[in-house]
Amino acid sequence: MPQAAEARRPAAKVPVSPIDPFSIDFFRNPHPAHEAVREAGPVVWLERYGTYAAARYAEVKEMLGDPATFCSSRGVGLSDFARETPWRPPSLVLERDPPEHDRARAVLNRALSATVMRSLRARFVEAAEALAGALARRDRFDAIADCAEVYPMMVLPDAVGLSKVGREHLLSYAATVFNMFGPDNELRRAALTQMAPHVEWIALQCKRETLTGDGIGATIHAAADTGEVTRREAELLVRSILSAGFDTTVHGIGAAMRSLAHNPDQFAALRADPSKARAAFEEAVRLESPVQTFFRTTTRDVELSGTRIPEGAKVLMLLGAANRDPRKWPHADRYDIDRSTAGHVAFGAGVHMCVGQLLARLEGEALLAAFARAFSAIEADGEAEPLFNNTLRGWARLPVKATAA
Ligand code: OVV
Repeated sequence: MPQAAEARRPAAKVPVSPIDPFSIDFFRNPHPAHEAVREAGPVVWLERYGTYAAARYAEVKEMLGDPATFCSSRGVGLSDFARETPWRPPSLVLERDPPEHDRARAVLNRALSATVMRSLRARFVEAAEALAGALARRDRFDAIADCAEVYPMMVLPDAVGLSKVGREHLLSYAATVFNMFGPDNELRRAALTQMAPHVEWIALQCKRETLTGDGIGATIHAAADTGEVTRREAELLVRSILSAGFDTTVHGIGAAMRSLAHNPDQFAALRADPSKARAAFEEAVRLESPVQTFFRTTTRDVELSGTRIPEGAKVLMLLGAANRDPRKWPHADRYDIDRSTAGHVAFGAGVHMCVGQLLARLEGEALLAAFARAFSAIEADGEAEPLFNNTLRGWARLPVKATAA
């Protein structure tokens, strides 16, 4: 735990909010609390954790655009690396600031470039069609267990070059990583208790000897041959892909399935023009924001929209709230595949903006285009069960009834 809340007070007149954005009640339905924080002011004080928070689009965007003031190197979870030892060696990208960040980022940019995506595309489309075809032979399925969790596992482990054995660790490890960004609550304590076998398997997968010679992992390790990064750094960059590349797309796809199942007119619009698949995925990512939050830490005293924030303060960015801020988005809560989603912050913004975004979009586009062709209708079939994770938003179960085209 960080210091008790009473030990850290807001510097000036800041609206105080009692909400706990890491509580089960909040995860069940974050929208009323998001609205309350957005309407309380541009910056609020979360008394429960003794941190600041920004829920409006403008302030979140400003923070993402100023990494020198709102730094990542003290951790992007609640834990301040200047005061507490991180649970694993920090990420060379996520948990670093420019200029050190940029050298590692350049390696990942290349490993996940548009050129690499073009080489993957045919295989991703084929897998999407195979999955959509198999699901079309059933009239009911779970859009999470039978679809959102299946598709990324059909395409990405092979693309990275992972061993065939133990792939079940991937989603458990990712859920662990995203729970660990949160406060010392039950979710984080459970993550700590069960992480050891996942951490061990992941560490082995990051080794050059374990990875195949032709995948994204091998491309990253090739950067160690030229001396651009060290062998150990290459391993940590592979670890970034295994941390951030799987569960995120599971819940991106889950968000799309949920959005389409609840908005039959939008699925009809997608069916009428399957070239809207990419837009339909992007809009679901905006609306549900699978990655809900990251913190930054201030490197100096700073004023954010009139609020004085002292040096060394944790500031929570409520990305999901910013993506539904009515100041920015007309009919913000509506799923509309024809809207302009430009500027949404579900992938972040600025120097840290999601390095895997092209991969995520390729997966989402391929799968939704296949669904648009395979089904004439998708509808919710009973209650969805929300996911409980300190950072990820999604569903643990999403029963749907689907009609084959
Ligand atoms: C965006 C993200 C989430 C989790 C882990 C990492 C990145 C990483 O770089 O390890």
